[in-house]
Amino acid sequence: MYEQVSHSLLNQILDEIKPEIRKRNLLRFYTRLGANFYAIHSLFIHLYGDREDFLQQMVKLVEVLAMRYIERSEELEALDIERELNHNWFLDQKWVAMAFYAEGFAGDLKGVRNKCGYLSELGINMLHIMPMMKCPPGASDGGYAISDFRDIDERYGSIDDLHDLAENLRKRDMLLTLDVVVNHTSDQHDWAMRAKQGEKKFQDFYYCFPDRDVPDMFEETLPEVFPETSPGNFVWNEESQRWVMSVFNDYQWDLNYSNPTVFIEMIDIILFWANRGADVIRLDAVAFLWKKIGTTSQNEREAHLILQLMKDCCQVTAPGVVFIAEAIVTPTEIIKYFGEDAVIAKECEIAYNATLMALLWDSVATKNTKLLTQGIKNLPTKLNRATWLNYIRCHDDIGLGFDDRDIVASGYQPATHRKFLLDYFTGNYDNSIARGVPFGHNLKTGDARISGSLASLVGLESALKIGDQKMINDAIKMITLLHGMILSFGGIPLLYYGDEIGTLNDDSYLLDESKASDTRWIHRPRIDWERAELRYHNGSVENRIFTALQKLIAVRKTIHAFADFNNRELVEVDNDHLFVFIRNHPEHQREEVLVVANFDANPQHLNLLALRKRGQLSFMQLRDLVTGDSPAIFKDDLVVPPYSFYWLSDLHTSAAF
Ligand code: OTU
Repeated sequence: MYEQVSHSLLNQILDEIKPEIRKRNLLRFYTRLGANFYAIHSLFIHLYGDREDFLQQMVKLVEVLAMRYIERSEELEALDIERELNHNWFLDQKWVAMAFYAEGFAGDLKGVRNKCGYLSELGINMLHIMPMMKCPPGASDGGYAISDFRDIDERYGSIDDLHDLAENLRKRDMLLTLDVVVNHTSDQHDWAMRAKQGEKKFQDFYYCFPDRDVPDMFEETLPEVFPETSPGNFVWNEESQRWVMSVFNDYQWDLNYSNPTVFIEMIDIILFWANRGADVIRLDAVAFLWKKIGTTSQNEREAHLILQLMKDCCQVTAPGVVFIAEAIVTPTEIIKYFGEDAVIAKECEIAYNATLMALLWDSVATKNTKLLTQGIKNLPTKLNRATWLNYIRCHDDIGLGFDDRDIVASGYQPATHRKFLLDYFTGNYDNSIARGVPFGHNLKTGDARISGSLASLVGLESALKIGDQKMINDAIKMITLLHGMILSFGGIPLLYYGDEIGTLNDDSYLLDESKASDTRWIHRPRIDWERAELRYHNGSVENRIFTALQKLIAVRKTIHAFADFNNRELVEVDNDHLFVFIRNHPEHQREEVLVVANFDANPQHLNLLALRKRGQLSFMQLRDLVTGDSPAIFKDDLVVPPYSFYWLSDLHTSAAF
């Protein structure tokens, strides 16, 4: 948009910009800056317009964008241009992701490079390497307490190792996802150290207060994220005689985004990693970016404006890079991280689908799909150029973040139902086969979340312990079923390392003092590569899970209707154990896919005739795209075996793909 005030400001900035930038030929940079400047200026003025140094800050921001553009390699710029042309590139069904710790998965970054073959074998082509920037020794919240944002921790390797890995991935057409922890730093970060020494400039990077007045006001409405290990949201720093806001662990100090210097530093850091080869950047804990007394300081409007500004800036310098919003909040709030009132994502192109994740776990425990269907029915429609990251497990706990109204509509009472789920997954309910452990138990509110590996949560651990073949089979089926859902739902499926070979809970964290109080470590394994070899042993648990997922991933990649163009239609059926939806093909109706999943221990029936009568199904004879089978029973009355699912398509059309 052309707007005179911002345009004349842009001219003024270009006059004031450092001579070394002015002299360069930055044609592409200037066209993008011109296109985005109105938005950048409006957002920047909204957030920081009342400051006397507004103009200097604006110049500084543009300089950072330009410097990082100059630094961007030709190869990455070529990718930018390619992705600008094919701007829906990340919505394709070909992408399948996995998240892992460099250390737990492969020792270090060199190790990760050596394991690319393993990932390709499974079909993974998008890697999310958990944070590996410099952290203090001891507790660092699994890498989320960073002491130097521009360096790799020597435990995992070096910037050169990352460079080699990124180059290797590009050759393999694999994507690299890196974390940028935007909300906080370690209390050992240089900024924090200088704040401790009393430097005002750096105290302004955080929320520092000489007494309890303001902290107490905040505490009235701030919830606690880690109530057991880090109660309260402020920590006393003896050296500077200040209370410092630390919403997460005591050693994670919240950055103050009402200070434009913090914003400019952080966009510089984001672009730094973009230039080191990140295709996707995961922005951690984005819901927390703006703090306001009298609120929970989550999902504030300004947090969204900051993300929009980050996106607009990134588009100027590195338009090929997409963002993932990590906002594990209620369904109606999550959707806003794509950016509101637009067609294309204005904030983050990708967001964690915590809603689907929690709903799937509900179906595992209840063996019915009442809440799952209800929750998905109310999942708000997202923008067109935006997609979900669909996952079953990740490195964090499972929060039961359902909408209470959906719980009620499914016939349960919210508090009792949540208590049931917690008891079920922690093995405290009747003869529950799940082997999870509680996380974040809050004695004041009674809330708790769940830790545990996928395999242990679905009963594989207890089944193996007693050597019960039927239970083992059921657990494997459940693991496959859950993956079948995230691979077909619409969005990028995100697998979690170790799940592909049925990795069980790992108690060894209890021996490490810096981890023992955080149960999430029970599901952050070190891969046993000898066990992983068992994937080649026919009939082993590892083999059965690995080959099943390998097959599903390969099939997903061939199904055009699985690309994400908001082309999912939920089908409500009169069987409470089935979860049914249709994935439409944007152009060819005959290539649509009917997904039917049975979460129950008994076979379940689906009346296809009724679907046809209601006009929800157009084909007569179906074929399962995974097995290729098309038995006679696929005609009118579909029988779905226990813990199983089908990806069904028209028999005649599907023969071609
Ligand atoms: C994120 O987590 C990370 O994924 C966690 O591993 C970190 O501990 C945390 O940030 C701090 O860096 O902020 O928006 O319930 O789900 O803390 C959600 C725990 C987050 C996590 C929550 C989450």
